[in-house]
Parts: sequence; structure tokens; C-alpha cells
Amino acid sequence: MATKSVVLARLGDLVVEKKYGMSYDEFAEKHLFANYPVVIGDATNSWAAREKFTPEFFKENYGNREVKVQGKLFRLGDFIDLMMVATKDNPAPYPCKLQINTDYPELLPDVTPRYNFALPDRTHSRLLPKGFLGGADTMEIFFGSPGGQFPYMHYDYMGLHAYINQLYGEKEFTVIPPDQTPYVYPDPKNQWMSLIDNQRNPDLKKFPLWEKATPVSFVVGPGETMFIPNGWWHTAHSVTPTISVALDVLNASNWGRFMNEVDIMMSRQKPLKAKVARAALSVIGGVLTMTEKMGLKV
Ligand SMILES: O=C(O)CCC(=O)C(=O)O
Ligand SMILES: [Fe+2]
Repeated sequence: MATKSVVLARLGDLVVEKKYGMSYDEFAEKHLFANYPVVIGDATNSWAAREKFTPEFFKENYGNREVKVQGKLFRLGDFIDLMMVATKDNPAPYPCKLQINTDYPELLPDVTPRYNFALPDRTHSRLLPKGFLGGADTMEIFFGSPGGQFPYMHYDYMGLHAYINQLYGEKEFTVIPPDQTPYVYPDPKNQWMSLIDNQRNPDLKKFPLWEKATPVSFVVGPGETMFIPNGWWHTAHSVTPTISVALDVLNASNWGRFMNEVDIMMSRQKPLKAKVARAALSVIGGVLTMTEKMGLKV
């Protein structure tokens, strides 16, 4: 099937498209290995979560579970009530997140099968020493209310790519290409986090280069998947009440970025160990690339 595509946003050379019927080869060439974002219109078509993950479902089945949002404890049912009545000017706190792998494993079948665009994924490989991912969560459900904004611009932790699957409601994403990093003021202590605190109205006296940045925004709706390659700055806010499932992915396309992050994480405290880890990861990366090419899973 030929890819059908719609332009969601265009600014200078930067074009964000929404694509349907894309082949894996096209995704690999134009997005995964080119490190270029895209919205995939039909990746989650076979997930039961597409119909099942509604505010009512979570209220009915998990209303009494506790969630911490911006440091405050809520019953999930109460948070969902709040998110449904919140307004743009009076948003519920964000993000409200549930960890599927550890806390809601019975929901895994609803987000299965993993679509091919998010494969291969090495985050759970037995060859990857535990701890190297710095505790990154690789599968989370997000609940958001109108106006609820991700608290800081960032690119994803530990070199990972993000696939944000919009299942309920609409979310507006803003992306900024990696070559504009100086305009975003990365935190010297956490290079993947922007220091700009008031995202809607940045203080230009404190962050004068921000004026040169050209952020691009567009809305992602139910059933659509936002692929954000590692290194692309991003933030998001909900337009309506939303439920999304975020997957983080590691494979040959971002292995080098991952190795650099491990290096940064370790070399502050253990420079020698960092060198050994780099050598080991380089070998592990090669082995995994080979096994993936042979279609084996380790
Ligand atoms: O959907 C969102 O609010 C963005 C989430 C995100 O970027 C992240 O968790 O890294
Ligand atoms: Fe992110």
C-alpha cells in the first residue's frame, strides 16, 4: 500500500507529516535512522486500548488506586473527575502517569502487539546490564486535562526515542529540532532538560536566544502516534481531556546517543568504570544488531 500523508505543520524546511499505510522501510529510512519526527496515523489500530482506555474504564476499574501528580496524592477516580471538569485557564496538575510494566501489567495485552515501527526494542534485552537505563520508565499511561502542560521542554532521557500513542482526546505537541539546542538553554546538570521555566511566556531577559527558536506545534488525535526521535526538544499540552500511552525505544538507531548518556551519567563519579562500560556497550550493541538482523530476540 502506498503511504498516504497529510502535512500537519510546516515552518521553513521543517515539515511534520501524518502518515497512513507507511512501510517499515520508509519509517526506518525517513524517520528512525534520519532522526526525523512523524505522526503515524494507524500504528495502534489493533490495540484493544483504542476502545478500552477511556476515563470511565479507569474510574470504574482503578478509581481507588493512588497516584502522585506534581507531588500531590490523588485517588485516580478523583483525578479523573478533576481532569474532566478542568479548563484551559484552570487545568488539573500534569502529568498524571501510571507505569504499565510494574504497576498495571494486566493492561499489557491491551497495548499489544507492539507495532513494527517501535521494534526492535532493546530496553528490556537480557544483554543490557540493569541500571544503564537510569531507571527510565519505558511504558506509561498519561492522563491530562485541557491546558495541562508537560512541565519542561526536554528530549527523552538516556537517548531513548519516544512514541506517544494518543488514545483518547487531543494533545498539542511542540517540537524543536536538535540544531536549535543553544536557543533552548539546556541545564548543564541535565543536558536533556531546558532551563526555560515559563514555557508559554519565556523571560527573554534571562533567555535571549529563545527568540531565535522556531518551535513547531500541531495537534495529535485519538489513534495517532507521535514519533519523537531522541534529541528533538518537545513539550505537549492537552486540548481536551486526554489519555495517552508513551513507549520508549532503544535500538541501533539511537545506540550511540544511549552510550553517550551512559558515559555522562557514569563519568562524573566513576571515570574508569565509564570507559569499561563504553567498551562493553559497544560490543553489546554490535551483538544486538547482529541478532536483530537474524531475527533473534535476546
Ligand atoms: O505527552 C506528553 O505530555 C509528553 C510526554 C513526554 O514528552 C515524556 O514523558 O517524555
Ligand atoms: Fe518526552
